[in-house]
Amino acid sequence: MLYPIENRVREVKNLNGIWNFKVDEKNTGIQEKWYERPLENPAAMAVPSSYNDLVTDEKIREHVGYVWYERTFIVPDSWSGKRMVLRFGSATHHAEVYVDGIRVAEHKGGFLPFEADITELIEQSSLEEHRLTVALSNVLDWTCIPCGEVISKEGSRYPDGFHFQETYFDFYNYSGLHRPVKLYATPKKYISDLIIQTEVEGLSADNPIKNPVSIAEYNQIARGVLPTAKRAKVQVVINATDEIRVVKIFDEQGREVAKTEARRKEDAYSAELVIEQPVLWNPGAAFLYRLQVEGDSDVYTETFGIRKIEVTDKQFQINGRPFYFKGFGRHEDSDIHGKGLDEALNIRDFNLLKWIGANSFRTSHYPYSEEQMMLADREGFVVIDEVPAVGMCFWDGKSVFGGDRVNDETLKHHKDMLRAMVERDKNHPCVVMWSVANEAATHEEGAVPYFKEVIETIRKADRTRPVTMVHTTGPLGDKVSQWVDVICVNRYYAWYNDHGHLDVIGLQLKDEMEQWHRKYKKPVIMSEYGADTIAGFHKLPAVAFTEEFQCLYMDEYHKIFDQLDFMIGEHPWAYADFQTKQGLNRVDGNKKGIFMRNRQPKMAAYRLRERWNQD
Ligand code: BDP
Repeated sequence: MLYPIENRVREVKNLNGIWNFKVDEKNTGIQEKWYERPLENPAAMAVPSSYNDLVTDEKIREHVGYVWYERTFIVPDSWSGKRMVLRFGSATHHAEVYVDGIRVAEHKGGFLPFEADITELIEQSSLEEHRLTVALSNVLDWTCIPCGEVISKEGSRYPDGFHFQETYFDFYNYSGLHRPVKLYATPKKYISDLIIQTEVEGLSADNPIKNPVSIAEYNQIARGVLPTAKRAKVQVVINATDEIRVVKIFDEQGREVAKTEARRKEDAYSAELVIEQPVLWNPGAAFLYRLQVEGDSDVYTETFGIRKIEVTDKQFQINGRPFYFKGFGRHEDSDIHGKGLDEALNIRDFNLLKWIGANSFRTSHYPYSEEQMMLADREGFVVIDEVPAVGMCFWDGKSVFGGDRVNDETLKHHKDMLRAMVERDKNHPCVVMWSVANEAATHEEGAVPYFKEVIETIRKADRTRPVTMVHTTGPLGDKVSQWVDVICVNRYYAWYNDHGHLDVIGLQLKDEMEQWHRKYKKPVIMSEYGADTIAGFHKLPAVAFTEEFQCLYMDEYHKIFDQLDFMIGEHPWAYADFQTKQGLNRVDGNKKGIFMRNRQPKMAAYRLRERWNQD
C-alpha cells in the first residue's frame, strides 16, 4: 500500500487535530446507529494519540469495547474529477468508518494502515461539509493478533457486569487513532502499487576479518571502506489503472540516473532499470534513490535503497559484510501520547540510538508507524519488522495451539496481517528481515502446521528478505525453526529464573546458545535480555532493581556473546521503560528500559555506549 504523497497531480489533506470523542459505555452504538447523526455531548480528543492517558476517568481509560471518533471535513472544488481516498495510518484495533452516515470501511488489526475510496459518495453528495465517524473497538480475542480474551466474573463478591480485557503480552493495550488520518486525491486513473526489487552486481566489500566474533571486530568491519558495486538492476512492478509510460530514477542530488519505458505484462506494468556504480544503502550510511513512475494521468515517487542481504550458517551479511545487530527491542510508547505517533519523540529516539552506538531495532511487537520506517531508511537503521503476533504462549502449561484458543480465524488474520505488513513495508531498505511472531508456544504440536503456513505465507509475499521468529521456547522443545533463516531468542537468566544470581548467566546462556546452533546451524540473535531497573536505585554490592545490577547483568551476557561466532546480535530489552497492564511484578510498567520513559539514560546506557562504540 502506497503512502499518500503530494505532487503536481496528487494532494493530501491532513485530518489530524481535535476530534469529537464518545465512549460507547454499553457498546450499543452500532445497533443504535450513532453514525447517522452527530455524536451527542462529545468530548474533545486528539488525533493521533491513544485516548487512555489523556482522560482522568478510570472507566474510560480501561473501557473494553467501542469508542467513537468524529470530525467534519471539506472537499475543495479543485478536487472535482479526482479520485478521493480516506486513509488511516492505524486504528487500534478494529474500526468501522462512516462518511455522512454511510459505511465506507471496516478494518481489523490495530497496527497497519487501511483506506476507503470515497469518490462516488462525495460525487453524489450535495453536502458542503462531510461528517466522518469512526467506531473503534479495542477488544482482543482469539480471532485476532495480538490475542487476548475478555474475562467476566460473576457472583456476590463481584460488582454487576464485572469484566476486563485480559492480554497475554506485556504492554498496555493502548487504544485510539494512533497514526495520522489523511484524505488524499489522485487522478481517476491512478497508480495503486509499486514493488521495487534491486539486485547488485560486482559487489566488492573490503572485509579484513573473515570470521568476526567480538563487537570490536564487527565495528572494525563497519568502519572500513564502504562496500561498492559495479551496477544495480532495479526491477519494478507497477499496479495501475492508468497507462504507465516512463520510469525514472533520481539520486539524492536529484540527478536522473536511469530511465526506461514501462511494459505491460498481464495485469501489471513492469520495468527494469540499470544504475551504473550505484551508491549502496549501508547501515549508518544510508543512501536513498527516488523512483518516479509517470503515467498518462498519475505520477508517484517512491524512495528506495540498494543493498544486498545474505544469511549463512554464522553470519548476517549486508552488502557482503558481516553485520552485528546492536540495538533494542522497542515499543511505541510514551507518557500522555501512549502509542500515538509523536514525531518529536521519534527524533529523540533516533538521536539516542545513534548516541549509544546502536545500528538496529526490532519493531517489537507490531509494525511501527510508516513515519518511523521512513526515518529508519533515512538514518540508516536496520530493522527487524515484526507482525503483531504476540501473546500466543502461556507459561503455566495451558495449551495455546491445541484447543479452542488459536483457531483457523486466528491463522487467517495472522496471514492477512503478514501480507499487509509486507505490502506496506516492502520498499523500505531499512527492513532486512521479517519476524512472524514473538514468543509463541512453538513446543506445541499444534504450532507446527500453524507456523509452517505462516512462514510459507510471508515467503510468498516477499522472496527477498530472510525470515525469523522470536523464541521463548528453548532449543530442545522448539519444533518450527527449521523454516526460518535466523534464530532470535529472548532469555532472562537470573531474572525470571534463578532471580538475582548473576553467576548462573554465563553457564546457562552459553549452553543454550550452543544448543540452538548445533540443532539448526543458523545464526542467533539475542533479541531480548534484561532486568527491571528503577532509575535512581543504587546498592553496593548490587541487588536486583538497582542500576548497578542492570549493568552487571548486561556484562554477564556480553562476555558470552563475545565468545560465540554464530551470535550475530544483541538487543537488550528494552530500549525505554514502558507502560504495561497492572501486575504484581509491574510497578507502573516495565522498567527494563536502558532509558527511562522520558528518554533520559540509566547507568546501563553508558555501559552499552562504551561497548557498542569500542575499537
Ligand atoms: C518477553 C516479552 C516482552 C516482555 C519481556 C519482559 O517478549 O514483551 O516485556 O519478556 O518480561 O517475554 O520484560
